Amino acid sequence: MVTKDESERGSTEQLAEAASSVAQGAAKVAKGVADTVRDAVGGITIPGAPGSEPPTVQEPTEPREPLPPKPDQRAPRPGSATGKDLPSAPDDIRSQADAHLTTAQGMRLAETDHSLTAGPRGPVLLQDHHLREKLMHFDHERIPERVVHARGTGAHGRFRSYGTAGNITRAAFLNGETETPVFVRFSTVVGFRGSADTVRDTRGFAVKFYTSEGNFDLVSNNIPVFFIQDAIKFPDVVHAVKPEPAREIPQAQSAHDTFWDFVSLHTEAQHHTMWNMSGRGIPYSFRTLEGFGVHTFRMVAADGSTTLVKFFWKPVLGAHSLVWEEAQLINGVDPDFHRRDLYDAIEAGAHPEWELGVQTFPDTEDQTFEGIDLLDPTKLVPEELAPVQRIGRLTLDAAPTNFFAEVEQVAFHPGHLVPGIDVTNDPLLQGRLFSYLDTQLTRLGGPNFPQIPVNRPHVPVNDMFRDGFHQHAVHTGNAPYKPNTVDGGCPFTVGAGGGGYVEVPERVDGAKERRAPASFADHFTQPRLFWMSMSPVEQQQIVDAYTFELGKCYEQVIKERQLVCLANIDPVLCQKVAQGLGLPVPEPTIPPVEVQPSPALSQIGGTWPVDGRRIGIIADEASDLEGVRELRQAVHAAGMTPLVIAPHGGMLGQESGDPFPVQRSFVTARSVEFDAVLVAGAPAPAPPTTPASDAKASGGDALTEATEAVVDPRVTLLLTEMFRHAKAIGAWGDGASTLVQAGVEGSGVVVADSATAALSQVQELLGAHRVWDRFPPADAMQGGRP
Ligand code: HDE
Repeated sequence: MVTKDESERGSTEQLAEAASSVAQGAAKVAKGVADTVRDAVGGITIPGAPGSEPPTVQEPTEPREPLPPKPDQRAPRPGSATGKDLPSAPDDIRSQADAHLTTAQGMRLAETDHSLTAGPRGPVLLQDHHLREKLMHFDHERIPERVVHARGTGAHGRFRSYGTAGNITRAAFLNGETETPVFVRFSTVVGFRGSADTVRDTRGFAVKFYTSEGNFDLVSNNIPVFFIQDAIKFPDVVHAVKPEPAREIPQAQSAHDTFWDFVSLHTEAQHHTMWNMSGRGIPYSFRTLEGFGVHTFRMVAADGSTTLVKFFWKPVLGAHSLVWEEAQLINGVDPDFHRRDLYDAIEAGAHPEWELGVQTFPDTEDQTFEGIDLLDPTKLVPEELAPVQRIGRLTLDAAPTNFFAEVEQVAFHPGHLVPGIDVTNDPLLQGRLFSYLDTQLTRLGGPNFPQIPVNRPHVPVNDMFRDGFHQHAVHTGNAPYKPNTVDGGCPFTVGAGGGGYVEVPERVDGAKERRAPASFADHFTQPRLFWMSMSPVEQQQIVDAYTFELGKCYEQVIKERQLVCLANIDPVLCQKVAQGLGLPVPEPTIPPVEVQPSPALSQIGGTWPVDGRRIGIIADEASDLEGVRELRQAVHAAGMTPLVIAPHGGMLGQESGDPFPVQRSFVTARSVEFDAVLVAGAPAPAPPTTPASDAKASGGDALTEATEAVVDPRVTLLLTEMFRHAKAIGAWGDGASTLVQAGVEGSGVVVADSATAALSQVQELLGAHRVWDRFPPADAMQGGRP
């Protein structure tokens, strides 16, 4: 008979022994290549390590101080639930950081791998509180995702004011060279929380400023106009674009009948829709996202004077987009592409930056500027008419420490204002002011969500709100009401002179009615303005996007109705899309009007810094490895990330005695990960090259019936894809023959004498974002910018 002691030994010790023998085997393999992934060779750290120290192969057996977070991570300030500072609180005051495992009640545990059973093969006992508590908590780990903007990514940063807005607003954080901590969340709108990053959609760009006067949230998008003019239609537009309810498809896409049904019937959506069809719908990264506050706000200066403003976030790296095939490939290859890009850039020290800007308009009674209604959120004001004035700089310098606690629980609200910033009567903004609290109440499980660490203001909170689910504050006093004498009359209100918020006394007049102003009725002039302001390459992308999206609709009438909208915007646009759909070109119902193009709306034509760009370096053992070593250092020194792509993982250059690590093998690499690629040699086909093992091996042009592949077909595939996506390509030495093999030549393809000479040319090309003239010239687009 097996005794209790023997049976325990049988389970626990056998497991431990088995694990230890696996670890010992792994230790032998790992010996000598410990730095392969965590690339510390040559002082270059490749971002993406999961923890602050490399793990050991053997499972640790002795308790020790838990590892700290990585240096690029930060948690919300350790303030109290009432917003007060906890000056002496250690940074990890809120984290479970202790060497010993406990229950939720703090009791240390001796065992956590086995439930308490009646004998090793018997039933589980009801008294096993540890099991019950562990499963109960796990079963409740999920909270409802946001109804829109569910898929998001957040980071910490700081905002430094230039002091240049001091004449139009009394807001303390915009006066002087004030530095304010911020938390930013980027998002897509349509997809579920686990959906891909690079789908065609609008992006959210929400910033929480923890100012000395309370939290100010600037809850923006990457498109300066919105689908609707009145918040009452928000459920309609969202229902139309979300997956169709019957089959719940498609995920995170606007390319389906219900979306185009809505926007073609509801023509005020046409302007926003055209932005979605442009490169703005598929941004390259969060770092290159331009942000727009959309609505007109009202700023109030210290002397009480008011100015109408629109907010802008201008990315220092320039606004930039993916191309469609690239976006589609990324959705499969790396659905977390934008999230990874942001965190890798921060970890690599390439801290993303934006300038905050404002367009300012006189606060006149009619609230229009140059005939544009400033209360209509489907209209923009061209920058040529009202230049964007820069008032501060945002820098994102830390990833969150815990995604759920920070990114998932952060609660933005356009009504989180500070003295000096007020709202206008834009009906969309008015509805938003009403709406956001509802979603937070449901999502965060009760009214105390402002006490969640990431939401806590960095100033004392004294709201007299009491109790409720998840109340973390322990209030003193006996009179949470006003007026009172029991608590000495506290707390007191204060006027503007003492920092109190005083609404601008705006005259309100009019009959109660459900009706939009007449000025909201023009739905086609501004989409035409956008179309006419695009370069030919961007116009071609817009044509392609409409043709794809409408081509995915099932119902012909919906396509036909949308074509009429396009005819009202521009005859050439309409004709080209109709041609792609195989449908007749309709007559416009409202003839297109003359517009003055706004070159500021185009993303093409400038040059920008290359910080944080990813440079692929293709090499094998026979390549110029000395050149690769130099290149890695030069790429790193230029603020970019070098990623060596080789036939296998591990290290290259072992024989030279100066090995360096490989970040991607031919199996794991795909063109879409790299902004530019440099080829160091002509890597022969390497195992596994057969299409059966790696489908990419069948994609290159090099494998033809007549010729044996000289270069690995996965390399030629990578090069041809990068060429198609107008990315810079360089080579030196034997690398030149690889370009010939891949059939890659022409604009933006450089061959140089040395690795560093190739890099400097490629770097210059990268400054323009892409090699734009590689795209085939679009045949005459009407009116667009040259
Ligand atoms: Fe939002 N929006 N929205 N929105 N919005 C939400 O609030 C809403 C609009 C924007 O990263 C929700 O907490 C209505 C315009 C961003 O957490 C919800 C209307 C703009 C985010 C909501 C609009 C935005 C949201 C869902 C029409 C750009 C993500 C989750 C009147 C200026 C914030 C949440 C984050 C999120 C309502 C239109 C930006 C449901 C009713 C216009 C960036 O409350």
